[in-house]
Amino acid sequence: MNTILSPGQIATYKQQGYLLIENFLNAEELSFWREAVTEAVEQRGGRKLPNSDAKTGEDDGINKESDYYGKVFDQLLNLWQSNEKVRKIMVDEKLGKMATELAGSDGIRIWHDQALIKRPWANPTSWHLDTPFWSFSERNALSIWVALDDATYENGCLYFIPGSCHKTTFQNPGIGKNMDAIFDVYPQFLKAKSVAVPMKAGSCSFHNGLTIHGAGANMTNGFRRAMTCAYMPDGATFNGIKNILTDEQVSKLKIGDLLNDEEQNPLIYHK
Ligand SMILES: O=C(O)CCC(=O)C(=O)O
Repeated sequence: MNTILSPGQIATYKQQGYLLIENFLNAEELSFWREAVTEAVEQRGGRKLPNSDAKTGEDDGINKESDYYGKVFDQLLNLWQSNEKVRKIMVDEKLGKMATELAGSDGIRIWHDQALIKRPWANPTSWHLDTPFWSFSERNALSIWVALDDATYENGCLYFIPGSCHKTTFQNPGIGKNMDAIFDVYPQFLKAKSVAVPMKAGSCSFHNGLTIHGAGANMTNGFRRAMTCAYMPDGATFNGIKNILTDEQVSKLKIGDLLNDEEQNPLIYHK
């Protein structure tokens, strides 16, 4: 893995709120990631999470409009908890070091991983923010998005609004059917220029969870598979949002409690 970040890359990320890293995985690593994710997804039998029966494509109480959202992508979370190969990939401290450096934090925990699989003819991913969905409110939380297939203009590559992370808040317009719903909340970006980030399989991008981003429709008869991981800076505390936590986990948490359960949110790197 091409995991060494230059000061220039870190500076670009901090300014733009996203960073493309080409040729992140070599051919052998890409083949292992694909094998791991394929196996993990098959083992799930359509269940979104290891600890719930909610199926991908069904209403999960987090993303509404399941009729539409179910055809944006198949979304399978926390595969690291149910598959040993994905676990090996996700707990790699080299990934943690990259995320820590980009976040500018002392350490980083996994919030959740997710496979995002756009099937042939899938709907676009509407412009949205990530962090307002999560159970902590940290402006430097971020995600890695690794292309397992070439991500192209035709099959649903990512798009970002550069620098938007400096002005957005934790107000959440969600990810609905309307591509432009985010601009009702953030009208200052209505005229902003977006940037498409097509990438070859094995390349990756990082983005701040408060950077406005989305993805195109899949206008092809092939799959656009991505493996992603959302990272929580070490020291983050519970904000009262359930997100992917179970009812039992939430019942044990008070607002302000440290999110430091190693079983749920392992610390994968600390300075
Ligand atoms: O893969 C997609 O279509 C969207 C990805 C995304 O929004 C994310 O990784 O935060």
